[in-house]
Amino acid sequence: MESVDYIFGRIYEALHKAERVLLIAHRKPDGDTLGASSSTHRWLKSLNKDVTLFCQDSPSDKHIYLEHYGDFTDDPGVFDRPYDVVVVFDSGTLRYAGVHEHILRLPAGYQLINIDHHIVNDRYGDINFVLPEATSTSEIMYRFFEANGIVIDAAIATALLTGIFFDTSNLTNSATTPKSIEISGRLMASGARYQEIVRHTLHDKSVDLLRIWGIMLSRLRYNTRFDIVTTYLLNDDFDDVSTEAIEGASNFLNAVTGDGDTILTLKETPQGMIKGSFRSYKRDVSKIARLLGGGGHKKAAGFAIPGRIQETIDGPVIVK
Ligand SMILES: [Mn+2]
Repeated sequence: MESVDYIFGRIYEALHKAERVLLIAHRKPDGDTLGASSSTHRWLKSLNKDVTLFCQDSPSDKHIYLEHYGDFTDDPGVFDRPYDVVVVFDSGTLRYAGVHEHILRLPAGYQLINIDHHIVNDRYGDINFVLPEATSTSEIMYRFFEANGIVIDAAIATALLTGIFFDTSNLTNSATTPKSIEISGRLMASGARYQEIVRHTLHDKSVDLLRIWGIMLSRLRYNTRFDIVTTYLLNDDFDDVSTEAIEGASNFLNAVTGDGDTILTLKETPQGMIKGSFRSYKRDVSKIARLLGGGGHKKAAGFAIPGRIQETIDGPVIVK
């Protein structure tokens, strides 16, 4: 395999020579794909390149503090224009990025660069830089900027730190490495607006959402036999809460609960389904989720089954 420095050199050369560049963040964008793509956007803009920043879905407004938040476009028409280089960030496949169909329309003659940290990656690029040892694609971009002597200003530092924090759950999850903590420190020293990241991505829960979390907290049960903590939400508990918000509750419970290896959150849907979300420290919950027709990662997985939740004196039970 080619060395990191060699591939970094090839990417640097391709981007430096390019006049028109298309940068792609994956659909349903998270902090990492946004941080990696918007920092690259800022660097290329400083070189007076013609840069387009595309994402199939508009970034959520919690990322409004990112310097280039307003530069993202979801207009598929940008794929009808010619580019010298196209870069896809944080995506194992073009389908995951949400551009597998758009990309077929691109006028020929571009070089496709794939920058990612997921172990499973299709290597769909002309240049592939896949580094699973990195916590995040933003960490890879930090290493890239550093290796090429690119100045990391406060805006770039803020974007990259956003990505590292997102993928490591603020340097707390099991993916966190000494290197990611070291890089985070350097990004703060480069002027990353740490408090703004915390304010917008961590201290950002509305009172309405926290009330729902309150309901979930009041229903927590610890089953010592299976070493699992459970809670649930009924349709009647809320009017309009996004699944994303409930996922956030699972992550929150996982981050603060000291009892139990595994946390299971159940939520009724208006369509008569029950959505389950597992988080664990050690147990491989993807196996359990798969038994229930779902899937996911070892430590974060989910499923959906038909039914509803009935409250009984002995606790909640699932009925058809
Ligand atoms: Mn990532």
